Amino acid sequence: MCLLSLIVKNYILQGGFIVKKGIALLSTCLVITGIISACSAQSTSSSSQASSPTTQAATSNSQTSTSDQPTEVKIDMNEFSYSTGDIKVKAGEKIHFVLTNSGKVEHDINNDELKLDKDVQPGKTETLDWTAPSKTGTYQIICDKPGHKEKGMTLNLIVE
Ligand SMILES: [Cu+2]
Repeated sequence: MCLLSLIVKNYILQGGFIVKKGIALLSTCLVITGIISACSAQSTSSSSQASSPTTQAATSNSQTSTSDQPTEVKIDMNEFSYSTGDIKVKAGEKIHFVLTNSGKVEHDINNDELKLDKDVQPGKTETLDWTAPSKTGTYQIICDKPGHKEKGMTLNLIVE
């Protein structure tokens, strides 16, 4: 009886040891898995953090343009180009153009359909308040001084 209980006790101890060892092994695995997943989560979050400023900037931009304040659009002109690439505005958006002619001859921005026509003398800056049409699309703005459009004075105004 005494021997049996010793065997049982021993068996339990050994069993317990094995179980403990098993738990230790399991927890080690879990820790390793945890570290690996933490590492991959970190790299994922760092890459998403890198792209978030762009998203934030885009959000704040759209917030500015939907307010009552007109959106300022600066265009510099010279022989024979506009400083800006494509200009994107929202349908019905109020725009405050600031047009600077840093060239040596007269230039303008012109689009009949959009009722845009503003001449700017060389070395001068003119402003023009204008409301974007409700019809979305891509409109071409040109300088309608003879030969200027052909020499590259065009830009796309995209109404979204
Ligand atoms: Cu011109």
